Amino acid sequence: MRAGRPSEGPGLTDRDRGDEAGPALAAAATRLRAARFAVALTGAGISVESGIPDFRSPGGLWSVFRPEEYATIEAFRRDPAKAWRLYRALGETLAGREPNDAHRALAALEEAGLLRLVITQNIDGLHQAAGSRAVIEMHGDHRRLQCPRCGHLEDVRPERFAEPVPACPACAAPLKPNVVLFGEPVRDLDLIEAAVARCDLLLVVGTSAQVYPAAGIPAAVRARGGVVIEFNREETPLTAGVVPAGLHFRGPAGHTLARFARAALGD
Ligand code: BV8
Ligand code: ZN
Repeated sequence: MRAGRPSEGPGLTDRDRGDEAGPALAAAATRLRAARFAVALTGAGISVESGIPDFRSPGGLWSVFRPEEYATIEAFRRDPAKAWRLYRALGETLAGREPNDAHRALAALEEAGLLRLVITQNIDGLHQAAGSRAVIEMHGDHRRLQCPRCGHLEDVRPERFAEPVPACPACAAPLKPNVVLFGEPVRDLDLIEAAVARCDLLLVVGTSAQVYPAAGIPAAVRARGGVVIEFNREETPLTAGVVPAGLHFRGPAGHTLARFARAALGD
């Protein structure tokens, strides 16, 4: 599926759009074109413009469901019915969401051979919906249910969310969404480490860099001499610590990343 070229973002002020970053954005795009193995690391912020609230901004999901209370494997084991209240709320926020210009920008860069891989912390499937093919969902996905006891996996059918706690058809244990809870190992860490070992340029988009091991990826790329370019609405621990000066592009990723991609694609 041909990734749609990112269009101009909605009517925003220059400040909002990060337009004053023009020359720096063009310079960053040149770096991307020169990179041998560029990778993107994305977090919940890239999906905010698709209507999915992020976790830590005020009013986010975790202002309602405290993660240590709901999003840990211990909480699930202790009280699956309570954990399923979060999962159903999560399912509702994800239903019917579409990719935005930021997802499309990454898909267009992959198609042009300028981006090798997207490593996402998101479980919303919007990178794949935008046309990205090389995607690692390191915190799992919300389109399947998983049995933590026997490993049974099944695609989510809406009626399953109606049950208080869906039971595994193979061993009757309580099923959980196929997402990685706190205290569970992240997915495909070996593939991630292999990609980081080859990565000479990392785009970091819409993450507060607070959850590990994801938050450690930018520093690992930097430690090997790679370049880290950050797209975020605000500064994060990465901005001062890992992102070289002039490579933090502030603003909504649906605009900043789309402009960056257009510059890199020569649009
Ligand atoms: C593990 C799944 C080991 C479901 C999630 C003490 C110190 C260090 C680490 C730990 C510690 N204690 C415990 C740990 C480990 C723990 C951890 O890191 N805890 C943190 C909280 C301290 N990590 C784990 O448990 C991991 N597993 O370590 O396992 C192990 C090994 C072997 C055997 C057994 C165990 C598992 C972590 C995965 C947890 N699951 N979610 C779900 O998605 O609900 S994490 C959850 O946080 C989401 O996946 C989310 O993506 C992720 C990170 O959040 P962000 O994506 O960054 O989102 P956030 O809202 O925070 O930020 C959004 C950003 O976007 C902001 O900066 C905002 O400014 C920006 N933004 C907003 N709008 C826009 C924007 N930017 C641009 N444009 C916009 N429009
Ligand atoms: Zn089972």
